[in-house]
Amino acid sequence: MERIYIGMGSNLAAPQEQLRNAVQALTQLPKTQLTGVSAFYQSDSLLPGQPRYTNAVAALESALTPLELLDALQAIENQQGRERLERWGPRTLDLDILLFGDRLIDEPRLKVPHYQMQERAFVLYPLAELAPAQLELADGRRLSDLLAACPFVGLDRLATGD
Ligand code: PH2
Ligand code: MG
Ligand code: MG
Repeated sequence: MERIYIGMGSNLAAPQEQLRNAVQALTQLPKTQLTGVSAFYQSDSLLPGQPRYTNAVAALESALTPLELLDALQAIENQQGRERLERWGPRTLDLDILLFGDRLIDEPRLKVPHYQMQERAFVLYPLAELAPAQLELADGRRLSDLLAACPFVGLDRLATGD
């Protein structure tokens, strides 16, 4: 079993409900246990002119391979009405593999650690609720250093369970 962190985001069709449904779907994955879910956070989209996002991070223990997990996450995205019209378009549900054990993955379909997580407060702060600050990424960077370089700006943390 490996420890995996999933970044979740939605900015269409009742985002908080989308994330709650995604959490429920994660509990149904084969060979996998959901071990934690962060609070939900709202923030403006990185691309202007889109609705605000709700984001959270989930922690899993899984015996799936990275590509098996990617397929399963894309199936959940599709089930929840994800349409792939444009890169970075608004979406009902986005499930990104942030970290997969201590693996460095560089394949056409999957790069881990997620290539932009260090710039994204809406990824790092929910991740820090679940992962130890001394966590070292497979590329040697520490979560605590990424947090120190990424201010908590523009994020609204929602009350847990809302
Ligand atoms: N995801 C994007 C683009 N912009 N902005 C926020 N606040 N949250 C996201 O998850 C997000 C985004 C493409 O993946
Ligand atoms: Mg994605
Ligand atoms: Mg994404």
